[in-house]
Amino acid sequence: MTVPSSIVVLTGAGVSAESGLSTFRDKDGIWAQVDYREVATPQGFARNPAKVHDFYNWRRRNMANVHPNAAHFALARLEREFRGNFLLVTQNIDELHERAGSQKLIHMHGEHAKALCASCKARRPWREDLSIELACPDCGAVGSMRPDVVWFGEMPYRMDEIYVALSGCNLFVSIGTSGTVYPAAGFVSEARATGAHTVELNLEPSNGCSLFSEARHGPATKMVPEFVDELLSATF
Ligand code: BV8
Repeated sequence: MTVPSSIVVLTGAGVSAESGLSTFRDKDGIWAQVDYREVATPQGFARNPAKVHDFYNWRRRNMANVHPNAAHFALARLEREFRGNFLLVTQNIDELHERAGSQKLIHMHGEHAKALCASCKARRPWREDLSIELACPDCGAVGSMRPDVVWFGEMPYRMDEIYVALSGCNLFVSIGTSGTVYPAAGFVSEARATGAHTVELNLEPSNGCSLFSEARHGPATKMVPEFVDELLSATF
């Protein structure tokens, strides 16, 4: 691998698995317990908002019991010590990357720690439960507060910035994602198109594994620190 000058990293639920957060599509994952159409689509929210609030309130409360792991800390170190351009794009709505020290970070699928008013579109930090009884602090509408997350069929956040970063990177690293959900699952192809070296670090081969120049399989808390050590020693 040549010494990179610009790195884009994409993470998914697998990077938080060893912190104790469930992934989505592993055998005991979230989508094995609840139908995504009922809790992760605008139609599901319109049909039964209380069920969606219960789903996200349960996951948000669980954030109090989990902590960043060695993979999160290794990525924050890479951002600090790498002297080129760096961007971390996460599909995760947990805040473990921030708590490990990552700053150049985009939550393309939104965040647990924010709420959005479906009526006036105001968004704000939010750590308590959401409910249909709540009035929007900005416009006063009752029942329009929702988690500030991107559901299926909704446009992920800051896509322009992400595509600009992908078009300029010469190293793309995908960590802990099954490569199932688009447009994130298409980022490797965007990076390849600009000639970037592409690496998958995942517990097992993802759906898009064959698209990567290089794939290393194992737990993120082992693979990511090792990869970051290698990268930083090669770039000095
Ligand atoms: C959109 C909400 C229009 C937040 C989620 C083509 C182009 C564009 C869109 C589509 C397309 N084809 C289909 C679509 C529609 C759809 C889609 O992709 N459907 C799929 C199912 C086919 N996409 C959308 O609707 C998206 N919006 O398209 O807008 C548009 C069009 C073009 C360009 C821009 C916009 C919106 C998608 C967002 C949906 N929101 N959740 C929340 O509740 O958290 S989805 C959910 O999946 C989460 O966000 C999650 O982050 C995401 C991806 O899942 P993963 O993170 O990969 O998790 P998963 O469990 O699948 O895999 C975990 C991996 O980790 C596994 O591989 C496992 O082996 C590994 N692992 C486990 N343990 C470890 C580990 N690895 C390392 N170490 C370990 N210890």
